[in-house]
Amino acid sequence: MLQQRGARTLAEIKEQPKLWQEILNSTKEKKDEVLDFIGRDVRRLLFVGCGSSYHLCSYLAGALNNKPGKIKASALPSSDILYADNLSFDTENTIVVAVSRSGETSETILAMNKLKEKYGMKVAGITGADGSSLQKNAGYSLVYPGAGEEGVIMLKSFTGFLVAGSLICSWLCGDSGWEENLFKLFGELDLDEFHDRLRMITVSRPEQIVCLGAGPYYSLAKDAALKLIEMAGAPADSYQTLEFRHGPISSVTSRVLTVIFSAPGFQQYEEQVVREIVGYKGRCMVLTESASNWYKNNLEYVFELKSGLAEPVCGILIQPHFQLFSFYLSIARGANPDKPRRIAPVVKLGQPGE
Ligand code: F1P
Repeated sequence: MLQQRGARTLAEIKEQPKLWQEILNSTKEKKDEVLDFIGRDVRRLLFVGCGSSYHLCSYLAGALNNKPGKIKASALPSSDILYADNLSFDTENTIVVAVSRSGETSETILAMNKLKEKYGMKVAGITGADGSSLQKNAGYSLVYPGAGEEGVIMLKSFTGFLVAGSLICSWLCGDSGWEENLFKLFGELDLDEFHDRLRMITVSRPEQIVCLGAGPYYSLAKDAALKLIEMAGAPADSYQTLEFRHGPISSVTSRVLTVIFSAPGFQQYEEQVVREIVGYKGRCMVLTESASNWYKNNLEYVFELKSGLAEPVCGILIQPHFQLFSFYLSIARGANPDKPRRIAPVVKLGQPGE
């Protein structure tokens, strides 16, 4: 039964390391053309996309801004470009990176055309679809057909584009350590390691799941909440970790599961939120490269990846484990992750979901 329901989704979760390797190798072959288009001395990047593509854009911008150096980045949902009458940054010296798995999402195509036509900006694209509108409208595109999932939900394409974008960012800020870590990533994912424990947690079917993260990890938390909603139809929300204390913490009960997408360097602050949640009898799950002793001694569900990879690469490894958790929650809730409700593989204005 389980074998059938969600079989495609499960396969796509498991295929990720293979895709990362393919993407890294094929992108590296294009290093010169990528840098020729973006410009080796670029100072500003604007990432745009919708849904999961927007979330991965935010991760990339956050990771890049946290690096020393002169490149600054921002990420906007494509619809915010459509809303804006004026853009508050130097459009002449900013390169746009538009991300879309389908390459057809209407807001993203409209946004990239507006940025080109109204502001004269150069647009690079990242997509899974060869021949797509995104590819046709971008000045230069990286196309990864292997990331074009059969399923509706962005799983391997989410991490695959994160890996591709990260490699480009590492070149732009001249961080060879970042690149080296990326090339070690595919050897570090062991989905069997936490499989049974993650699955077991879903059996208790939490009423509400809150995903928390700081900095770029907030983008992971946002995407995780989206996965829970799409795959499992589960009530889920996301906050920047410490923002949760500013009001939303009042919703914690023993039926609420809080999941922390934890950056080890932030645990000294984050722990305070977690202590409060535990005090309110809330359940907490931590996914992290390396957990503090307090976490290990006090929490029921601690998943330490111990990959040895540095920031911001180790954060990417968290996501497939959480996707697996979302998958099993979907099964536990009687949903079918292969057939999410009301979501079309390509979201277009004027066309309702399925
Ligand atoms: C992204 C997106 C996903 C969503 C669903 C439909 O579109 O909106 O975030 O989960 O899969 O597509 P795209 O522009 O990357 O194709």
